[in-house]
Amino acid sequence: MPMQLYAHPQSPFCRSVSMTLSLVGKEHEYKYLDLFAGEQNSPEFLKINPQHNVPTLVEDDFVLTESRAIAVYVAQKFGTKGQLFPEDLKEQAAVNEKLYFDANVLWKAFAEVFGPLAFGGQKEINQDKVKALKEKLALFNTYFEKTGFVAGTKDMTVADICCLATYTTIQLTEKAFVNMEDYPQAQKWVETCKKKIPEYEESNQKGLDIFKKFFHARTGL
Ligand SMILES: N[C@@H](CCC(=O)N[C@@H](CS)C(=O)NCC(=O)O)C(=O)O
Repeated sequence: MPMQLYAHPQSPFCRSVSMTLSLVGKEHEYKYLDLFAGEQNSPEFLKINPQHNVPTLVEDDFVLTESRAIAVYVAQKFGTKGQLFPEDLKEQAAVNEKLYFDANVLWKAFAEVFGPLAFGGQKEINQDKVKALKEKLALFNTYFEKTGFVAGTKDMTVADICCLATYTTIQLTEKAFVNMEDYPQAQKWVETCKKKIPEYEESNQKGLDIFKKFFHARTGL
């Protein structure tokens, strides 16, 4: 049976896994879960993932959740030597560092601005949270000084891919909260990564377009 990825394209976490799978060329079955219809809470899916979230990767009897863990697993298992996840221990640590940064700092800062508006009924933009997001983005912008890739590696890694899914999601809210032109190194890095991901349109852009409509519908911004 082919590997299965339970996912929804709007989710940045699913998009990063899709980009990783496409880059290593791993065939898989994309199992679309309509999160807005609550399909993640069906008894069948809860048996697979009681945490009812996506992405969820199923490979025979092995089930893996958490997008960044999935991306690392996919790169290590199916990538060519060192592709997307370096072999050197210190480089691996640097990649892991930026994966944690993506989850715990960058995405978190964005979610604190966007989440209450989209899901919590909040009407006003919280400017303190916007300030915090701008600080994180300014820090992020410095990460490309060494090599042009987020973890200072010679080539693109899963840290770039996961951060790319987050950053391009922030980009689509442009002008509502932040001005992306304030982060020129990051903007340049996005274009570099896009060129390196042959299936970028299908694996990231398509979901971003859905997210954009959702964002406008929910926030009016
Ligand atoms: N930290 C997780 C976050 C996963 C997550 O929050 N997924 C959302 C979609 S963006 C989800 O499945 N929500 C449905 C639910 O929790 O019921 C990851 O990186 O995979």
